[in-house]
Amino acid sequence: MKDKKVIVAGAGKSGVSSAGLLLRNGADVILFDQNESLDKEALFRNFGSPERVELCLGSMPMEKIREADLMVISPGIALDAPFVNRVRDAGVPIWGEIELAAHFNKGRVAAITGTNGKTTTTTLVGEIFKALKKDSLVVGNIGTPFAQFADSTQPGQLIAAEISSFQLETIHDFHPEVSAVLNLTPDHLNRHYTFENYAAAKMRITENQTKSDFCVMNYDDPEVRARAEALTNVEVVYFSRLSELRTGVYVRDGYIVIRETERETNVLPISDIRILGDHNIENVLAAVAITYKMGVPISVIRDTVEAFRGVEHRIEFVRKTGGVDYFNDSKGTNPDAAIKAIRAMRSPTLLIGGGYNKNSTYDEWIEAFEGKVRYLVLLGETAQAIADCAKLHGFSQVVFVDSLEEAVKFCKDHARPGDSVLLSPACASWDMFKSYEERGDLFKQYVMQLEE
Ligand code: UMA
Repeated sequence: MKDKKVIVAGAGKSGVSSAGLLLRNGADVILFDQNESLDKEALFRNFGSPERVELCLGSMPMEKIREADLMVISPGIALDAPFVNRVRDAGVPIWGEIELAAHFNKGRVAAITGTNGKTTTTTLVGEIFKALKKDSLVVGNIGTPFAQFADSTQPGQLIAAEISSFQLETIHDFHPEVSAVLNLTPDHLNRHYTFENYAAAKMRITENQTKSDFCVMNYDDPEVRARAEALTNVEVVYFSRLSELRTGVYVRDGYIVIRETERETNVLPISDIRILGDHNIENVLAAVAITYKMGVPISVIRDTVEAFRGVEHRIEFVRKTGGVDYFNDSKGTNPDAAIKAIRAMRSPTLLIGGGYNKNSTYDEWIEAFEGKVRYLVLLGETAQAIADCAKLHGFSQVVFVDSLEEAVKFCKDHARPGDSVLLSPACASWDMFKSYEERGDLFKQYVMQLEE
């Protein structure tokens, strides 16, 4: 990149990290963002050599495009945006941040994509890697740009990368050693227009892999399986929660099993997994397959899976006290997410819900209670609307509280040994809290203060 002139489009996390990497490696950067009101001084403070950065906000003059050797584009920018078309028409190559990072990376990458479960699976893969090698990294769509670290990686360093469809649209040579597609359901159609385009972008994760690489694919997902069957360039490793496989990673008699042509290994019983729900069993199966194929010993995989409590604020196990399990699902900020959480509960549940009003409908959430909810403890702006909806569905065990602390206290006083208490509001937090993180942290604090 020495002495190249590179446009970096988008001055968010991805763009700032890309610009930093380019500067460290001798390029001159034109950092472009369509938002004219960004704070220029704050942006400059990100860079050690600001004299090599030119900030361009609002629109991109044609003479800048003609000067450029390359444009590195942030994932949030659509590839058919008018300025992107002008750059392409001028013959300037366009790379995504992941492609830029891959160009500098020396480590061993396991790259994970899919519609749901990416963050949990990538986090677990990262934990397993870290249990083996402390210098392992977790990067990508999860929130830490790969470009931030790519040029300081070392041969053999293990990297778990969460990769979105947006990021995959702009790869050229990006080549993970192990890739994974967890599932495919329609998402981001405003950007990709059709499911076919979206799925094709996701499948590009395998594009540069070879026969000595692996791609881990969900056998139970018909959209993934159909596309996996068509792959000829790379070795497919299936995982399945529902079927016994000839080879792959699957569940048999309550055990996660790895079966290869010549041998079969029991990894651990499903009952030892502490993250709840069928969707999380699939995430664990994928993580087992990915890390096994990256060469991690089974004992390390087993110990880490057993200890893994999930991603913070997502059906996160907090504590058992008085025979009652407490779970924090503060990230259940919409009914869909909250449905997953209540479905994941294995025992009678005292459910804390309600919050900021996004005009959601709660019918499907209430229907998903399926006789499991003993009390619905409501707080926040939406409490009454949820209670009304519950009544329509014949559910009347509703309690109103004024604070989260009061909700936790009610649950402690009314839960029986063997019950679960779940904070899964089905609403955003902004009526009473700064963020879902603050709400979840407070919940955990109140739960930890409960006396046995
Ligand atoms: N911008 C433009 N023109 C546009 C669109 C955006 O100039 O047409 C500018 C905005 O003014 C803003 C900047 O681009 O200043 C934002 O860039 P960005 O949207 O790419 O966001 P980043 O902050 O760089 O974060 C990106 C990912 N964002 C998206 O893909 C939308 C983050 O994923 C990712 O964590 C981060 O890089 C680090 O890799 C977030 C996300 O929502 C979590 N991802 C989607 C998802 O998970 O569903 C795909």
